[in-house]
Amino acid sequence: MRRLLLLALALGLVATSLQAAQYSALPDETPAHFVAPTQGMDFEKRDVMIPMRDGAKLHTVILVPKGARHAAMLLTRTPYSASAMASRAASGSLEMVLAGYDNAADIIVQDGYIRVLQDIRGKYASEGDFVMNRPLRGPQNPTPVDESTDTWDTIDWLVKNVPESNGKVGTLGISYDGFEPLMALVNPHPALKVSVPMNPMVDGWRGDDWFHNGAFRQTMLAYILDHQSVRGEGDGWFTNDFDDYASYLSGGSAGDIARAHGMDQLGFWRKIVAHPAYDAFWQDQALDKILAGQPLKVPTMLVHSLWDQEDIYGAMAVYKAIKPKDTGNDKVFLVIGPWHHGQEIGDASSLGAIKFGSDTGLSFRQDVLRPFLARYLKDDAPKVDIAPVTAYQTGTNRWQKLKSWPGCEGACERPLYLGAGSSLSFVEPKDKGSDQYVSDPAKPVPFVPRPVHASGDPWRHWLTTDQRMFSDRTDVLTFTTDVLDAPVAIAGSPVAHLVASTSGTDSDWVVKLIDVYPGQVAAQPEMGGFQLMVAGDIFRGRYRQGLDKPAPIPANTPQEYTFALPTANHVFLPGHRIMVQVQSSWFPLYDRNPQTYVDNIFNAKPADYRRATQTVWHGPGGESRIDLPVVPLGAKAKR
Ligand code: PG9
Repeated sequence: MRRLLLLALALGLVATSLQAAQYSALPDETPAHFVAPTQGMDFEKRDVMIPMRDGAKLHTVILVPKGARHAAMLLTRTPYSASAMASRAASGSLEMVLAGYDNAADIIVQDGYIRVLQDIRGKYASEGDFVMNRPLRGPQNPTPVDESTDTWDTIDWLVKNVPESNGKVGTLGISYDGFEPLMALVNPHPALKVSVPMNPMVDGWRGDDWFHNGAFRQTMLAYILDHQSVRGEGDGWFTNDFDDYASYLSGGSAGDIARAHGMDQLGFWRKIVAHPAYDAFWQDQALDKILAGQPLKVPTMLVHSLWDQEDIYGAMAVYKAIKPKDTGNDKVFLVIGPWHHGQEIGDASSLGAIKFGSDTGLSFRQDVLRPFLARYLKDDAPKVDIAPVTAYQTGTNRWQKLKSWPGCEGACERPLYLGAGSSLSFVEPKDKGSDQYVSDPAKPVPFVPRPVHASGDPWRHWLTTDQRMFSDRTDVLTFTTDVLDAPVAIAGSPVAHLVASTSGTDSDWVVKLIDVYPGQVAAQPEMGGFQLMVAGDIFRGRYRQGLDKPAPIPANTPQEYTFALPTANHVFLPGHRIMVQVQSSWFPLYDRNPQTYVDNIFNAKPADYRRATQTVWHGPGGESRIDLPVVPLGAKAKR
């Protein structure tokens, strides 16, 4: 019996190896290395793995224009797939291949740069571990590598291995890809000649992607899930509601919503839950603070969007931090445009309902970015003058070339006082008074009209949403000036000083500065009565004594809340009115404050969410106001 079994086994093995021999005789039809012909193409594409100092290799796509010699290289490092960025269209034209998705592809290609796109460590085809906004080597990063060393190693490899290059490298990118050029400024490689961080993520707690002044931007949950659940881009987020307002409301706290999506498995989410306040975790990563301590070596052009729905804080914060060191006024440049996040690389003739009369994105790329890149990257570029600040003034709709920002250097604040009868005035009110509303976490104020879609086009334009429908709500206070008979120009960051009390023990305060258009606008009839937010932000009340010192709010006791609103460069024209709206939720973009003090709002329980009566004070002894950075208008503004 045993012999028979052995025989059967042996026969089986022979049959299997015969089969194997048969299959191995049928050759694989895919060559080990396919050599793509480049006939009919105006560029050559090289896919390489560049070794870093710790041995990890980063996937890099190098796009070399045909016939390139002594060309500079423009590098973008991304968590969003270098391959996808390099294959926008199945075309032999590099501009087509990059268009729409890449940063200023038109200028990059027309000016003959070698384009380099790289997957950052741990994303897509790159090796290594992914850490969200990987901190610099140090207390939060015990490894020998960070985004700055990875950029250094990449540049070092590029200048030695791309024979068509002139040895000069520039780095540019938007948002996460804009955080990377800032990281590259820490111990920069000598071949790095220029950096263009556009709408960069700089401080995730103060006012960029994750929090604004302590209020959590819970619609970023989907982003975190999609970027950390897999190496590429996941699709783990789901909703059972057409209206994001409904799904977030039924989900409970941001912590509950995240748990329901399995997010407690994600390292970065666990860090967010562990650090709701502005503690050392956030402060030590804030790139403006880091760069303030770095020598200024590389000419840098910071690009800021006035209606940036994602990173409205970063570029201006970095500018403030590093400009004082630019004593020669020739290393730090600033561009302020009338754009949503990243709109500067596309058509920017309008934003939502606002029209600018010309493509402001194109003029930025052609008239500012192009000469700036050429000046530092081309071997024999003429030395053109680029204004230290190029700013678009909205309202008058014109570009300004300025020596510095803001023009009045912080000495131009004019208080605009909230007053009785919903009034708003540059004249201080004589009488003390107050206004009240009830803030109900069961019916939070939406940030855009319902149904809410916190993605795609509505998301891109939301900061320019007509605020009219909110001024009618009983849980929103509205204060308005008389009709202006002279223009009021502001340039800088308005500062909200709110004196307010709550019947609860914690509260959010949202302040919106709004331009109210006249009842009729001949040039654009649909803008009649439009309420355009020119600056607005949220502040989580528990942080009023210090951003790292959360403390309960004593019930029914007036407290002072002071916080800066995002930068504006706007003229309120004659015939318009200025409005301020105050409310206590902005949902579902920001998680709801339960209005009962709990240690960590991510863990708030349904019973913690309670209605509160909010009182906003005005007049002597309780002066709520907005300090406006008022500047001279310069040229005459027309209605
Ligand atoms: N605003 C996006 C982001 C940057 C950094 C971290 C997380 C998100 C982005 O557009 O890249």
